[in-house]
Amino acid sequence: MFWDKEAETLRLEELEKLQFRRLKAIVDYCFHNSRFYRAKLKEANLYPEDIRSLDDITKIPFTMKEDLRDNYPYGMLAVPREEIIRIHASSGTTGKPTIVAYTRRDIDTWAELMARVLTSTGVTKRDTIQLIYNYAFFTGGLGFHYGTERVGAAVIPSGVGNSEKQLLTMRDLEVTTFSSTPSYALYLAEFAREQGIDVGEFAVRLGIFGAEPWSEEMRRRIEEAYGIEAYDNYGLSELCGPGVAVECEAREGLHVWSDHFIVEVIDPESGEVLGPGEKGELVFTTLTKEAMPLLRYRSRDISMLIDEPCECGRTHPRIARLMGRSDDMLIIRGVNVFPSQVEHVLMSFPEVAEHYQIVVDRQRSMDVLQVNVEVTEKIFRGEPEELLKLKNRLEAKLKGVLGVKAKVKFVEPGTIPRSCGKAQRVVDLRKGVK
Ligand code: DLL
Repeated sequence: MFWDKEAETLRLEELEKLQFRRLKAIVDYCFHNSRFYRAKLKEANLYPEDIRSLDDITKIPFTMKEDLRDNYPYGMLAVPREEIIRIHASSGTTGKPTIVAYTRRDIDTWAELMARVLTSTGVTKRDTIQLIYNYAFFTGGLGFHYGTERVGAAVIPSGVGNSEKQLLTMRDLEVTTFSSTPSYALYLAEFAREQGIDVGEFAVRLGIFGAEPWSEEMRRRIEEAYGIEAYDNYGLSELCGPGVAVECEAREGLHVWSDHFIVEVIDPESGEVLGPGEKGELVFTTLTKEAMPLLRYRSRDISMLIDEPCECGRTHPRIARLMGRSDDMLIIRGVNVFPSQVEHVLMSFPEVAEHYQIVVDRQRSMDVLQVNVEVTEKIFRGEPEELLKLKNRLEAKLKGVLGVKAKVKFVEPGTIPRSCGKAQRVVDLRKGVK
C-alpha cells in the first residue's frame, strides 16, 4: 500500500536525477541563505557550481551535532524569523537539547512523509490511532499527529503517562493502531497483565514503534502480548522528527524517503564513505528543508545500507534496523560493546523479562560490566539452583557474543525504572572517574 505511489516507486535513475537536481539546489540555497553554511562551504573552498554529479556530495564537509549546539538557538536558520511557524527541541539523548525550526512548507512536507510512514505500515482512514508520545517539544507527538490527520484516520492525542487511562482509551475507543516507544509498549502490556487485563483481546491490530533502539526479540514479545503486527520507524529531530525511514510490509529494513533525504554510511573514525552491507554511521543531507537545511549531517546512528530491490516495489534505499549510536557504544577493556547486543542476548532467553539495565563501573582501574536483569516472577521465586544455572547460561552467552565478561545480576520484577518515553538502558558510572 502506498500513500504516494509515484514518488515511492520512482525508477531508480529518475530518483537519482531528482536527488541530483535537489542537491544542487539545496547547496546553492544554503550558500545564499545560511550564514553558517556560507562560511563552512567557503572554508572548504566549495561553491554551488562545484556540485556536478551526485557523487560530488562527498566534497561537502560534514555537519555535526556540535554545530547545532554552537549556533543555538537560531544560528542555523536559512530563513528570516517570520517564516518560522513551529519550533521543536530534540529530547537530548546525550547532552543539552538542540532546537529545530520549521516553515509552513517544512510542516507540510513532514505531514506528507508521515502519511507515507503510516500507509507503509498498513494504516488507512478506517483506523483509530492512539498516539502515546510526549507532545511537548518532542517531535514524536505532533509528527505522528499531523501524518495521521493527513491519512484521514482518527487520531487520539493520548500523550504520555497514566497507564490506566491509556488502557481504558485503547479498549473503550476500540483503538486499532497505536504508536509509542517499544519499551513503553512492553511496559503497558505488563501493567495490563498486573491489572488482570488481557490486551490481546483489544481491537488493536497494528503498532508503530521507534525513537529508541529495539531488537527483533522485543518485536516478537510486543506482537505476542497484543496480538498485533509491529513496525519499526526511524527519525531524528534535526531532519524533521519521525518520518525519515520506515519498514514496509516486507519488514526487512527501513526505506529512507530519499527524494527528501540523501543517506550515506561512513566509517565514524575516518569519515570514509562505506558501501552497502558495511556497518557505519548514517549521514543525511536534507534536500527540501527550508528553515534549517542540513548538509551531510552526522547522526551518530549506526546501521548499513541494503542494496537489494524490495519486494514491496518501493525504490527508496533501505537501511538495516538501527544498531545503536556511536556515542552509546561502550568501550569495555578496549572491546566495543553495543547495548543492542546485550538486549539481543537477554531477549533470546524466555525466562528473562523485558526490563534490564547495563551498569558500567571502574574497579581498581578495570572496567566492569554488569547487567541488571528482571526475570519473570515465577523464576525469581523459584529454586536458587535454577537461578544460578540461568545466570551461568546468560553470562556464558554474553561473553560469547560481546567478547568480554559481563556479570549478570537478577533483580526483583518491577524494580528497574520504567519510562513513558525513551528507556535509559545504560548507566555509566565511569564518567568523571579516572
Ligand atoms: O526520536 C524522532 C522519532 C519519534 C522517531 C518517534 C520515531 C518515532 P529525537 O528525539 O531527536 O527524535 O531522537 C533521535 O533516536 O538519532 C536515534 O538514535 C534514536 N531513534 C529514533 N528512531 C529509532 C529507531 C526522535 N527506530 C534519535 N531505532 C535517533 C533506533 C532510533 N533508534
